[in-house]
Amino acid sequence: MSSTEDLDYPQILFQYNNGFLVSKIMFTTCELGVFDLLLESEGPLSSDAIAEHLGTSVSGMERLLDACVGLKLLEVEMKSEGAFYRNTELSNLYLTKSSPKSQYHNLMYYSKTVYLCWHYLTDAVRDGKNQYERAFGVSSKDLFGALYRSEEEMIKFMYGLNAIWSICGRDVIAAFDLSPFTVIYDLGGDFFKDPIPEADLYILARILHDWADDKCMQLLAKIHKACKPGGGVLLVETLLNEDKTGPLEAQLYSMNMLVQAEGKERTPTEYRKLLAAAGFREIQVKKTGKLYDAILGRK
Ligand code: ASE
Repeated sequence: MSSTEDLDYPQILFQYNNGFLVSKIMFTTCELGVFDLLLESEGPLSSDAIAEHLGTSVSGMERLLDACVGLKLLEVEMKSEGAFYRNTELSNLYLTKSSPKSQYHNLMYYSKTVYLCWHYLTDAVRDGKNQYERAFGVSSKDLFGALYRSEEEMIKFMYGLNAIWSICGRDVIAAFDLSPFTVIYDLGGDFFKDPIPEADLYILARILHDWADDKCMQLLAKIHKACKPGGGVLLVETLLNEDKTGPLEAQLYSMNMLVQAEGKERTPTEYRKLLAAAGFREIQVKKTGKLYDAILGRK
């Protein structure tokens, strides 16, 4: 039997086509503070009340709220006076600024920085490099200079990464028994220039994916030198399948590393090779089944 009868090709096509419209609706609703207002309000609110509180047009807000209902980011209740909106559980948990698991900063980073780089995806594929120059007029010669264009930009990036960490951190840290390691050092900042302190375990979370193989090697060799014998390095990254057929999330992030950084997402074998070349052994790979996976190497 031909598969065309089982698959609704136009539906898949339109869903992919409209993917960024969905992203933008979520970003904008977050940015305007709709979820925060509905969290703090006594009960459901009308579109008029929401527009008034947030200083927006009624015509724009009405449509935004209805689109959020379609996305299950809001729920609507029809009363005789009209439509009244409230947050869904997902929105209360992840899209309000005050929630412990708030993704607000991550969404704003995507909306204000990632989205602008993706505007130049075609150029990124043509050039094979990130698009800071086209998107923001900054030189891409120095990735730190581009990623952290200003103190404000750096802080937004850090808040964004932190938001993801608040959801995903636990799974990664639970992947290995880290109790043998007493002094643990989470690498950040300019680790190419700065000296690396002696420790039992170095955590490189979402670092290597920013860099090309030669830079990764340079960094891992520097860490290996500083590492105590018996110590190790823990990589936290989104792993690609060995044949690179998925997961989709890893493939998307690898495209993001093209437009935004100098690296790529890698397979377990690729990380094993980098670690082994830097002198690490007893390399273990743990797929968590969640967004981030873990790779442990020992000195
Ligand atoms: C990086 C992480 C991110 C570099 C650029 C980035 C994120 C967005 N842009 O190390 C957060 C996580 N998302 C991805 C695509 O990795």
